[in-house]
Parts: sequence; structure tokens; C-alpha cells
Amino acid sequence: MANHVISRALAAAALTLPLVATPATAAPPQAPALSSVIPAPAQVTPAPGATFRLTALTAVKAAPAARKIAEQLARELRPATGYALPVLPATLPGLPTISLQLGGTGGREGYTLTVTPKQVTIRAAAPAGLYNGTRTLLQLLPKEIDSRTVVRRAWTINGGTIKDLPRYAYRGAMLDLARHFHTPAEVKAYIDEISRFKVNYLHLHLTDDQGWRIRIDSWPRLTAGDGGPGVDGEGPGFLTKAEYSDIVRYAAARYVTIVPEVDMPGHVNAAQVAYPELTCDGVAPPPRTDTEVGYSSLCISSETTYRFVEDVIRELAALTPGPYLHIGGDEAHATSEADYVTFQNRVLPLVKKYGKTAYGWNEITKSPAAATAVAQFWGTTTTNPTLAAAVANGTKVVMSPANKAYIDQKYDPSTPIGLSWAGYIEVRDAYGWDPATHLAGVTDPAVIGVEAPLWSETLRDLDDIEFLAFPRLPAIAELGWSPAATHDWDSFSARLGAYGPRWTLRGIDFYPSPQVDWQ
Ligand code: TNX
Repeated sequence: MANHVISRALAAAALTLPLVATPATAAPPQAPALSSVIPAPAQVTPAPGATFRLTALTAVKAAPAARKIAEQLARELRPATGYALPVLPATLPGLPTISLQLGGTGGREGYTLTVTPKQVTIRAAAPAGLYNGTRTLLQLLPKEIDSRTVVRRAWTINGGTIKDLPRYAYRGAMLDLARHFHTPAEVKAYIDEISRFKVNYLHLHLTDDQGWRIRIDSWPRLTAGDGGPGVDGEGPGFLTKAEYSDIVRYAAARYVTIVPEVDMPGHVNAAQVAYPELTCDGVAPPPRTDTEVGYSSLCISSETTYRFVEDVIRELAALTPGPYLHIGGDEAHATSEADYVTFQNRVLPLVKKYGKTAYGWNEITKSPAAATAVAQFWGTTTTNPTLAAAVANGTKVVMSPANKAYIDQKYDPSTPIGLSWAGYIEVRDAYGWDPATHLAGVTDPAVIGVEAPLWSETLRDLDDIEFLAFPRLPAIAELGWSPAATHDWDSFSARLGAYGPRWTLRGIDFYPSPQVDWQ
């Protein structure tokens, strides 16, 4: 016992010793430049020599409304530094400090980060902006900040100012829980990683032919039998309402809004296995574990269909504080064109009835009811007259061109997992397009943002998710956040190369693309 106490004391002393032993007047070369941040900030003004040093005496100070953000930041900084980093009220005097301050301009998500020798200040008009500022601050510390164990080194931050705000309001990632179920812990781990790049929406593809992954109380058999087998029978599972709500809360604490998707009128085989009355002939189809698409359809002429759809939308809307509810609508090849429009004319307004903005794959724009909806473009062409006409009528667009933003596609022919129907997508391809000019007749301000969908036909575990998402997810995130004027492959690839060791330190299984010079 006594030994234990002594060794604890020695360890504590050892932690503070290097501070005295190696006084730093200038930042060592390992302190990242202010311009190294991903996604590239709107404006960077270095102040050479005005280095801040995080020490055992540093406190994090925040007004009450920013306290949770300050506590998360302190939790993230403690493992590698070993410092106490107490979170204190903003009013307490004393230095040195990381100070989170509310007020000023920059919109809901913008922030100003100022580094002087005495203090790091993040100032924002709203908590979301403060949170974004903390994501930037993590990248300004030496990469060892991502170590899970204490690293003894100088924790310097280069002086200067970053003024930052997003290009687009919607910066999304999508995870397919239907083809392969991913546990709440895996979803949360993905949220942690995407929010580092200021991604602010996570779209969950909750239903498809191979599985139904969200409990619906009025149709309980949807999730009996673990919600369906998944591809190759390897992906069963579903979220209870409590688990879904817990994910929503976890995401909200990281300023990520969950967008739930129930895909219809196609991609419904799993629902029809559970409820044969959702087919036109009333016969239950067999469960499916293959990766075919486009063979199932709800029965468009049946009132049972609309009772089902309304129950699902009502229950999902009640669970979802975010503004969007995604109703799928893609690849409805087993639904006639006329039936498809009939269905969407009825279902898109239902979403509004339950207080949400309707959101769907770009096919929904075949219905005039899509004028007040958001359409997600997933094509591989650079023209889509139906979508362009809808945009002229008011439809907003999230850009996910499959040959650029589909991060379930292989990087190259040797990639062990992933599909390739939209082509091989190396990181330079994922980065090499402009959301505002990619599609004819679909420009800002109709474009509200970008999203990187991750379909899970070939995914099994979190390593698979990470391998396909990183480094392409940050490429899409930068297209969504950074001003078009900052777009530059040489800069982006250099910043990625410097970022790689952080993923390694966090145990993230990223793809070391040969296009990037990894440090
Ligand atoms: C197309 S894209 C689909 C999905 C597949 C994906 C695989 C879209 C809206 N539908 O059903 O999972 O390709 O890449």
C-alpha cells in the first residue's frame, strides 16, 4: 500500500519534471502549423513566436453554456498529457488558460481561435461553433496528443488566429446498418471520428431488403428474429428505441445530428418477410442474404401500405430531434413509374405532417411533392434533368455522386473489401470535384451540402468501416466545410500525410493510400 502511494507520488512528480527541464521558447518543429488543419480553415493568420504551452498548470475555462464542451476537451487532453486540466468557471482569473467564450459573429458553426503565449481562446456565437473550435485545437497540438498513454514532451501550440466557418450547412456521413448491423458502440466510435472533421450529420440507413434495424412498436415483428439476417447471414441485429435515442444523444453532444432513413417503396424485402400484407399478393417472400437490388416493392394500391408507412414515420419522427427524415426512394425498379409517383405524392407530405423535412434519394424528384424536400444526388453522371427541374422548383440537394463520394467503393482493384460498380475511388478522386459545379443546373444555394455514404454489403466490423472511410471521409468533409478557394490537392494530401500518425495512435485502421506521402 505504502509503496503504491509512493510510486503514485513519484509518477506525478515525474510528469511535472520535464516542464522545468526543457523550457521551450519556440515551438519545436513537431508543433503543427496553423495551416495544417483538416478541413482547411477559412482564414489562417500565423503569429510566429507567439507560442502557447500547455502545462500541468493549464486550466480550461468556460461559461456555463460551454461547460460540457470544455469537459469533453479536457477529457481528450488528459490521457496523453497526464495533466489535471481542471474545468473552471470563465470568471476565475489566473493563467495559463484554454478559454471557451460565447459571443460574437461567425454564424452557428463558425469560431475564432486565437493562440497567444498566455492563452488559447476559442470564441463562437453558439456552442456548435465552440465545439468546432475544439476540433481544430486538437489538430494544433503535437500528434502525440492522440496517444492513449502519457507522453512526456512539450505540448506547444503555434501562435496566431484562425477565423473559420463552414461553406455548407450539411456535411454528412452515412452508415448502412441494414446490410450489416453495426452495434451502438461501433456507431459511436464512428461518430467520434467523423466529428473530428466537423461532419455534422450522420445518416443511418436503417432498413433494406436484408434487414430492418429499428424497433417500431406498432409493427413489432419487423425486429423479431433480430431484424433479418443481413448479407451472407452475417449481419443480424437491431436498435431498440432506447439504443437509438442514446445514439442520438451521444451524437448531439458532438454536434452531430442523426438522420434516420427507412427505405421505400423498394428495398423492403425484410419488412415483407415480417408482414406479408405489405405485398400485393399477401405471400411472404423468403429472407434475402444476397446483394441484389431493385426486386421488392410495397403494394402501392393497398391502404395497409400507407397505414404502415405512416406508423413508421410517426414513430421515427418522435424519436428524432433533428430536422430530416429520409424515406429512401432509390432503385424502385419493381415499382412502376406511375405507382412510384403516386406513392411519393402521398408519402412526402406525411413526413411534413410529423414535423420533419422530407429527404430522399434523387428519384423522389419525380414527384412534385419533392419541391419542399431535400434530394440526395447519388448518380454517376454530371446531368440529371429531373433533379435540375426540381431544383428550379425549390428542391434542395445534398451531393453524394457515387463515383466520388461513395466510400463503400474500392480504392483500386486490389482493395480487399468494398464494391466497384461506381468505379474505383482513390482519395484524389474523392477530393477532386466541386459540389457547386458538379451537376448541371444544380448549384449553390440549392446545394446545402455533401455526404459520404458507406454501404455495408462487404463490411463486417469497425476496422472495415475505418478502412473504407479514412482517408476519403475527410476529403468529402473538406469539400463541405472549406471555402472553394482553399481547394488544393497538394495541400490536402500533405495535410493528410501529416495526419496519418494520429489515426495510428488512436488505433484507426486507415487505408495508407499510395497517393499520399505518409509521415
Ligand atoms: C446503390 S445508392 C444503392 C444501395 C447499394 C449501393 C452499393 C443507392 C441509393 N442505392 O442499395 O447498397 O449502391 O454501393
